[in-house]
Amino acid sequence: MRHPGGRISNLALLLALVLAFATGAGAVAAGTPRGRWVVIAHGVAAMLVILLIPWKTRIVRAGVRRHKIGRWASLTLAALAVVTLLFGLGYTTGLVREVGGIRGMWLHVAAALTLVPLLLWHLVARRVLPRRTDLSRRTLMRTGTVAAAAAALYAVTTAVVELTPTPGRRRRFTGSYEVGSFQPRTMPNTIWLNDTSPPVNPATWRLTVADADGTRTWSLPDLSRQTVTRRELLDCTSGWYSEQDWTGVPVSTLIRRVGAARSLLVHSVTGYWIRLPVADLDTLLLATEVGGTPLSRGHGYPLRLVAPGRRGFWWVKWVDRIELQDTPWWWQPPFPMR
Ligand SMILES: Nc1nc2c(c(=O)[nH]1)N[C@H]1C(S)=C(S)[C@@H](COP(=O)(O)O)O[C@H]1N2
Ligand SMILES: [Mo]
Repeated sequence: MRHPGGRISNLALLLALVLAFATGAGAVAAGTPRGRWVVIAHGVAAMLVILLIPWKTRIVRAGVRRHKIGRWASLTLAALAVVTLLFGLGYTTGLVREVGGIRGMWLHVAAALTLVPLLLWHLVARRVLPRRTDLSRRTLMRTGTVAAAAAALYAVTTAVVELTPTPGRRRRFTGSYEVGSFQPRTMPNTIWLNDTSPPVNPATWRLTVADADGTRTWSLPDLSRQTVTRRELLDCTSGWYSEQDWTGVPVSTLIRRVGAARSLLVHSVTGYWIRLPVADLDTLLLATEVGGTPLSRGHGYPLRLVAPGRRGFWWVKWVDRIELQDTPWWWQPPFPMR
C-alpha cells in the first residue's frame, strides 16, 4: 500500500503537468494582449510543478527501489521535466536564451513534447487514478494552499525579473524578445518543420483569388499597382518578435464578394496553408516588400501574408492562392501542415 499522501501528490503533479501543457499550447497561440492570461497561467503552472518537486522526490526515492522495470523510463521522464523547466526559466529570465546556437524556446517545447509519450506510459504503468475520497476537505484546502503559493512564487519571480537588469524584462507579453525591428535583413527566417524556401520566377508567378464571384489571377506587376504600407509586428512562437513596415495589397481589395463564406484559406506554393476567419479580411495584407525593399526569398518572396495580431505561423510565405470558403476557420489542424 502506498501512503495516501503520495497518491495525492502524484495527482497534484499530474494536474499541474496537464495545466502546464494546456496553457503552454495556449501561450503559443496568443497573439493579442487579450491572450496574456494564458501566458501568465503557464507561468503559474510551472511554479506549481516546481513546488511539487520535493514531494515527488520522496515518492521517487521509494519507487525506484520497488519498480525495477521501467525505472529508467521514469527517470528519463523526470529528467525531461526538469530540463523543460530549466529551458523555460532560462528563456523567461533571459539568463539562458540559447544552447548550442538553438533558441531556448525551441528546446523548451521540444523537451516538453518528448515528455508526453513517456508521461502517458508512466500513467498507464503506475496507474494513478483519482478516488472519491481524494476530494476531502483537507485535500481541497491543501490544493488551494499550494495553488496560492504557486501564484505567489510566480508573482515574486516576475517582479525580480522586472526590477533587476535581467534581459527577461525586455520581453513582450507573449514571452518573445525583440530581434531586427526595422532591419528586415537581420530578422530571422523561420520555417516550419520540413518546409523549404521555393525558387520563384517572378515573370510567371500568379496569385489565384477565389471568392463568391469566381476565380481570378493576378500577376506581380498587377498587384504592386495597388499597395499600401503598414507597420506590423511578427511574433514567432519560437520566442522572438520583429516590427517592420510592410508594403502590399490589402486582401480586402482583392476580394469582390464574400457571400456566405466563413473563412479565407491562404495557401503557399510549398503546400503550407492556414485558414483565417472572414472577420480578419479587413486587416490582412499580402506583402511584396518589407522596409521599402522586395521581400527576400527567406521572408516569402514574392508574396507573404501579414496577419496583424496573430502569431508568426499565420503569416504564410510564398502565397500563391487565397480562397474564400464556407468552412469555419477553426476547421484545421491546431498548427499548420503542408
Ligand atoms: N510557407 C510557409 N510560411 C510560413 C512558414 C513556413 O514554414 N512555411 N513559417 C511561419 C512561421 S512559424 C513564422 S514565425 C513566419 C516567419 O517569417 P520570417 O521567416 O519572414 O521571419 O513565417 C510563417 N510562414
Ligand atoms: Mo514561427
